[in-house]
Amino acid sequence: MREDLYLKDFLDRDGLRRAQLTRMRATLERVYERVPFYRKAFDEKGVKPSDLQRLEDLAKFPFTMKKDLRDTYPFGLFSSERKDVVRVHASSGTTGKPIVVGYTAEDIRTWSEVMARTFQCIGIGPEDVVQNAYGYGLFTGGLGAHYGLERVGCTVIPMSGGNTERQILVMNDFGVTAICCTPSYFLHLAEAAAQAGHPIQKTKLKKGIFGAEPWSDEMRKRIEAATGISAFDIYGLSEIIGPGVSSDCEAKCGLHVFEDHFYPEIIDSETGAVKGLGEEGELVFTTITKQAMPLIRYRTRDISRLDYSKCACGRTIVRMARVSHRSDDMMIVRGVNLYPSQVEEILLEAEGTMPHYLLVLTRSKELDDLEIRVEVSAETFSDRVKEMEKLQKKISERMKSLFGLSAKVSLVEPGTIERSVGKAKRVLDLREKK
Ligand code: DLL
Repeated sequence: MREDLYLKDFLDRDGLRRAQLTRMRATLERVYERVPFYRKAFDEKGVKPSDLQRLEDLAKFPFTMKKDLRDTYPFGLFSSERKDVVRVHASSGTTGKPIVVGYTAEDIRTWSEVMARTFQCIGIGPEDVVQNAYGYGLFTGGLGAHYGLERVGCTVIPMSGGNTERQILVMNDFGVTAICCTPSYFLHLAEAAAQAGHPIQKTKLKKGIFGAEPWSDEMRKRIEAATGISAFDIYGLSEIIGPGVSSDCEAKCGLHVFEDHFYPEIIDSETGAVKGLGEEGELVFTTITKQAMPLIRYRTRDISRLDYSKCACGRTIVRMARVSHRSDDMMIVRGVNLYPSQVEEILLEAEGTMPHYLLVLTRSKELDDLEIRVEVSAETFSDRVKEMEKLQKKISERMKSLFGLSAKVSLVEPGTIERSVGKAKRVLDLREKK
């Protein structure tokens, strides 16, 4: 049973671009008329919605930043009357007030559509029993996935996050075939399940639908090898809709962006200029069908690339490279720019390590120190001191040769690094406190 919406991923690109232009123009008009923030921003830049003649003209319009959502907290960017807003979500944010986002009934339909297309990309259907372990509540993950799962007709178990023991029980007893959660939580769950005598391999679980945080290809390989499931990457952000902005398909060669709703651009983070085809840079999205809170050129801080070639699966919609890091996750250690994902790749390439790590930054005598704490398997963490030393040396040599950085590598016992229920915390920066 496939709804017509499935076909939306296979449109001819000329027709798609025409639809994008019409929708984009309507969105620019809508925000210019209804949202004082945008009227002011457009006026200051000297642009009018009618200046959009071609899709490329979008580059003339101003960006929207996370700060703009904070400054207009809570409902200042809404373009629908409050009575038409049927739901709000919020992202917690690390500092200060949350970002609040709103949806009309039509937006909720759009969201369930893009999530249904996500699950179709991954091959989830009525035969599946899906454990949805993304958090339900203000976080967009739980409810976002829930509506899409119902729409593709599978049996959905609305578990929400946490309560690992119960997750394991349900997974076994209900014959779960697919799970939605963060990759880091799945690692925790798999470990706990094995300890409880129910290794994932012995369950019916076939697919993991992972997102909400950066994870590397090495991490995917580790998860698949350790549990026998197929791991898919799904991407999204509250400001744009929640999950449902893009998704891996079964070819796993980039995430399909549902660009009939979200128009992507790649820009240079420093200059704001739009980058050339296929170049890496910051992802920027313009929502072109949202009603309650459309955003124009929203700067995600996520780093990616776009690929407009047709995918092996036949989909014609653009693919984005997996987001392995955010520009604001960048650590500057002794002047060297470094992302947690780059360290993750080095750690997981080495044999004997576990996918649980923490990067600790401190400062002594005006110099930064980086400590890499990584768990090693029980076999490695033995009294075979030589092997431990070899592994330590291998990791620190890779860090030195790739980044010119001397890092302290601490191999720690399995289970000693704090596990996350939602998004993992990979960096502990103790330098700011000085
Ligand atoms: O994390 C929405 C979501 C829920 C996506 C469930 C996928 C699955 P926020 O809490 O607003 O929304 O966080 C958005 O998380 O800008 C990225 O930095 C990061 N992120 C989300 N998905 C991925 C992914 C949800 N697949 C922020 N890979 C985004 C890397 C991701 N980073």
